[in-house]
Amino acid sequence: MIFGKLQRSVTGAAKTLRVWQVHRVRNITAYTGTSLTELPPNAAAFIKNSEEMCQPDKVHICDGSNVENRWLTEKLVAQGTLSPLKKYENCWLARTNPSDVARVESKTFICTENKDEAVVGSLGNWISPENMKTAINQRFPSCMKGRTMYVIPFSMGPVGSPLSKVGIEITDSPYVVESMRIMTRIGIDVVHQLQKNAEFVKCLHSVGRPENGIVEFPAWPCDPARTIILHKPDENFIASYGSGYGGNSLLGKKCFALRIGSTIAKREGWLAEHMLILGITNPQGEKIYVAAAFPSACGKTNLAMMTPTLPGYKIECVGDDIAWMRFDENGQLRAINPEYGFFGVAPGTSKETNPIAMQTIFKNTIFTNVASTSDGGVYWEGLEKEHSADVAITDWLGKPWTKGSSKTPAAHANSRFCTPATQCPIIDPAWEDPRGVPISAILFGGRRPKGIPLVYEARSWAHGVFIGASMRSESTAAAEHTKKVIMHDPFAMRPFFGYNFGKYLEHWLSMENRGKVPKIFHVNWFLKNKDGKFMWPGFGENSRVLDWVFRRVKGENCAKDSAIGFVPSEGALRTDGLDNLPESLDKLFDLPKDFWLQEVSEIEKYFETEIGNHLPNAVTKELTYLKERISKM
Ligand code: GTP
Ligand code: SPV
Ligand code: MN
Repeated sequence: MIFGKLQRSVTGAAKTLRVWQVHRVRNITAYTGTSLTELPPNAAAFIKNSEEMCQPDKVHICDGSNVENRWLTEKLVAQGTLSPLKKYENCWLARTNPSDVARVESKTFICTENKDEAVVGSLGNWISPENMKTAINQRFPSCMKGRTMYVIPFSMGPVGSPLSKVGIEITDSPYVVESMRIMTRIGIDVVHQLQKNAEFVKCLHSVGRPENGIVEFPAWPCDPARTIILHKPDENFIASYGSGYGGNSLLGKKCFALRIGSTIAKREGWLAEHMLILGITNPQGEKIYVAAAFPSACGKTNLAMMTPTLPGYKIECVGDDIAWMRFDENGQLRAINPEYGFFGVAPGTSKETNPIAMQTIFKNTIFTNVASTSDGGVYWEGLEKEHSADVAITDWLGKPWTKGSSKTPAAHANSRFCTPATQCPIIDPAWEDPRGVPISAILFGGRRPKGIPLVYEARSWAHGVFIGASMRSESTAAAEHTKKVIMHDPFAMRPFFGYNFGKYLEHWLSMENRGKVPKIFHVNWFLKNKDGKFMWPGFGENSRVLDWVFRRVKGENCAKDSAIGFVPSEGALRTDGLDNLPESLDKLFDLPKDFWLQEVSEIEKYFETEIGNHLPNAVTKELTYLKERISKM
C-alpha cells in the first residue's frame, strides 16, 4: 500500500528538485524521493520484505538530492536530534543517548553454518543461522511503527568502478540517512548502477525500541539493552538493531566494507582492510602511495592528512579508514577508498595536530557528542587555544562545563565529525580513480608505550604477515572497552574480520603469488618515557618515518638488520630540524631483550590459544625465527 504512493519517477523528482530550488521553499513537509519501480526486482523484494516485517508508517526511497537533504535536516532539527552550529556553514550538532556512544564489539556476530568458518578464539562472535533468525524475529517485527523507513541505495567506491560494490541500507533513522549521504555515494547514480548490475549488499538497520516501550531520549531513540549487529556473509546480508551511532548504524563502513567486504574479497581474491591510503611526493617530485593499518583511534586520520615537517615533502589523502586493494593485470596492487567522507575522532584534532582536518570540517559537517560553545561553535579536548575565555561551553551531555573545574571531559572521547572527503584541501587527485592508486608500502602500527621501536621493516612478505598477525595496541574509546590495556589487534581488524582469521592469514600469504607485493613496515608513534610523556612528537614529524619508508621503497641502502627486522642505519632517519625530542633518538629504537622475550611469549600464547591449528605454517615459522633471533640478542 505504501508503494502505491511512491509514484514519482526519477525525472519527476529531478523536476521537483529544480522547482523547489528556484523557490527556496522552507519547511518542506513532504518529499517522496525516488520510486521503487526504478529498482531491480531483488531490491524491490528486499524493501518489501523489510517493510512487511518492520511495519513503518511510510517508506521513503532516497534520491540523494539537496532538497531531500534539507527536508531531512529540518525533520532532525524538529525532533531535537540536530541543532545548528551557527558559527559555521551548514554544520550540525547531534547528541546521542549517553548509552549509545561507540561500537559494541560484544554484540556483533558473524553468522555461518559452522562456527569455524566465521571465527577463531575471541576474534569475533559466531551465531548460527537459526539463532540469527530468532534474534531478528525478537527485535525487528513492528520496530518501525510510527516511523518512516528510509531506503538508501549507496555505492562503496566510485559509482561504476570495477573495484566498487553497491549496498542498500534500510533504516528508520534520518540521522543515519544524513550521515550515509556524507560517508558514501548515495542516490540516483547508484539506482542507475543497480539497473546495470542488480548485485547489492542488503543492510537492514533499526534504532529499535526498548521492550518497555519507553524511549528515554526521544531525540535519540535506541535500544542499548537489546542491541545486536548481525552479518550473514553467504547472503551478503547485515541486520543491525538498537544503536544509531557510528559503525553500528552506518552500515557501509565496518559491517559492509570490512566484515562482509573481507568475505567477498576472500572469494574474489582481493583485500578489504582497516587502512588509510595516502600519496607522498618527495622533494625530487617522485610519488608513491602507502596504506596503513592502525587500530581504531590510533592515528589513521592524522597520518592520512598529515602536514609534513620535512621540507619539500607533500602528503595527499586518498582515504582515512578503509582500503579495498587488488592486483591489476600487471601485478600491481591498487587500492580504492570505498568511502566518500571522514568519520573522524574529534578530541585531539587541532591546528597543531591536524590543520588539514581543521580546514575540512567546518562546513557541511555533522558533529556528534562534541561540546558546544555559546557562540554556536564546537569544542573538544585539544581546542583550548581556539576559543576565547568568555565563551560558555556546554558539554556533550548538554551540561554547563568549565575548563579547569569540571571533572569530566567536555566532549566524549569517541565524539566524531562526519564530513565530506571532497572538502579535504589535500584530497589526492586520483582519489576517485576507478582503477585505484598503486600501493608501494603497507604500514602496521598501534599504541605501544614500551618496547616497540619507532619503525622497523619486515624481512619478507611472510614476515610482514606475521607482524600484522602479532599486532597489539592499547584499547581506545572507539569500542566499549573501558580499561587501558594492551590488546591483541591483528591487522587492526580484531573487531572487523568477516571470516576465520587463520584463513585470512592464508589469504594474505597467497598475495605473494598474485602479484608484486609491497614492502611492509611497523610503526609506533606512542612510546612513552618514565614520566608518561610521549617520546616522539608524532603528527607532522611522522614525515621523517615516511621519508625513510619512501627511500626503502626506492631501494636505498639505509637500513640495518636487527632481531625484529630492518631498522634505520646510523644517521638514516632524518633528524635535521628536529629539536623537540624529550629523549635521545636511540631510545626510540631500544630493543630491550626482556621485553621482547615477554612479547614473543605473549604472541605465542595468543596464537596457540586463539588460533590453534588454524595458524598457517608460514606464520608459525616466522614466530620461531623471531624467537631464535631474540634469544641471541
Ligand atoms: P578510527 O577512525 O577510530 O579508525 O581511528 P583513527 O586511526 O583514524 O584515529 P585518529 O587519526 O583519529 O587518531 C585518534 C587519536 O590519536 C587522536 O586523539 C590523535 O590526537 C591521536 N594521534 C594521532 N596521531 C598521533 C601521533 O602521531 N602522536 C600522538 N601522540 N597521538 C596521535
Ligand atoms: C573505528 O572504530 O575504527 C571507527 C569508528 O572508524 S566506527 O565507524 O564507529 O567504527
Ligand atoms: Mn576505523
